[in-house]
Amino acid sequence: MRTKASLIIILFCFVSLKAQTVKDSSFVFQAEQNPIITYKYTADPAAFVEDDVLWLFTGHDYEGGQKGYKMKDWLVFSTKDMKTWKEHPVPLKITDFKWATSGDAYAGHVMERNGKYYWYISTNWTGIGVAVADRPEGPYKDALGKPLLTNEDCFASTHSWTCIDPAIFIDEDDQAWIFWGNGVCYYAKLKDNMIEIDGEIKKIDFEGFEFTEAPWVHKKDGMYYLTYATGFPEKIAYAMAEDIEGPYEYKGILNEIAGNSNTNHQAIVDFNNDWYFIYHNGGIQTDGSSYSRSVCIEKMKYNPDGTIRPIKMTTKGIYEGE
Ligand code: FUB
Repeated sequence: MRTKASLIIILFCFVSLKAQTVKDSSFVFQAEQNPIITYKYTADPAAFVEDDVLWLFTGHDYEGGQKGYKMKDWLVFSTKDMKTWKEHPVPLKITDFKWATSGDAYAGHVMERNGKYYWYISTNWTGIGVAVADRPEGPYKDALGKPLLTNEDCFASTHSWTCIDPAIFIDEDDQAWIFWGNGVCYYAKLKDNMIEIDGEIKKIDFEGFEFTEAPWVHKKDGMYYLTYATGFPEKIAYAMAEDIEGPYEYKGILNEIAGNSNTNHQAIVDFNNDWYFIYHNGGIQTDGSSYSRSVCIEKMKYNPDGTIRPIKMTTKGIYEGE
């Protein structure tokens, strides 16, 4: 009897210690200006809102002074007011995808469906994978043990880094779509299970479409918006359509070249009745660069006709007036 009681006490201590460790490895900070995170380098933002929480998922650049992308894991942050942020323990690493021999943790996108969270990631030249978790903060596990998409699916491309930058959109009819690509913007339907492509892979094309990478699809008042990186160094452009498959109409540049960074990679999200444009620049002084990037946030406003007003990148960002 005494042995059983001691065992229960030991077990209880072990569980509390574990909970404490998990709790302690979260980190709470206040954002006051752009970049919003200054204690590490963050890139390629993706975000969604669940209940009253905005979840921000990012890539993770190595420290300043790099000569190329060095990214080995992905990060997750949450906030209820855009001021106090919590960084959760590292939820996903490139080594969690055994098949990803490139070792590169490129841009990703997380989407909730039926109480599960799916993290679509790119790996530079070894394809796009998908990991699944029971909570937005993870931990995430490779859902397939192989890529969801590879260069072979990118039928109109020949370069090795074409199969990157997945972006997911679930429409009002519950159909999930995946957009991705570098140089060519591909798209396909996802099956309900979110881990299989459903049907044909197609590509987007329209007049004035110069697509570099980083597609992002959102919908407002019945219109589909496709934002994407154009040129190099990149600006973010956008196009609008009445149907998710187009035809899309080019609407112009939304964000100019982001300070000190060749890439700009946007996420767009509606939170507490405000639209936010989340992107990265190389703005951390003095070591920020194209390879040591930092996430920034600005408000995004629409014109009465549904077009979007160009983003103004500022140091104070959404913290103007505080
Ligand atoms: O972070 C690596 C790559 O740079 C991403 O996949 C692109 O979108 C660009 O931001």
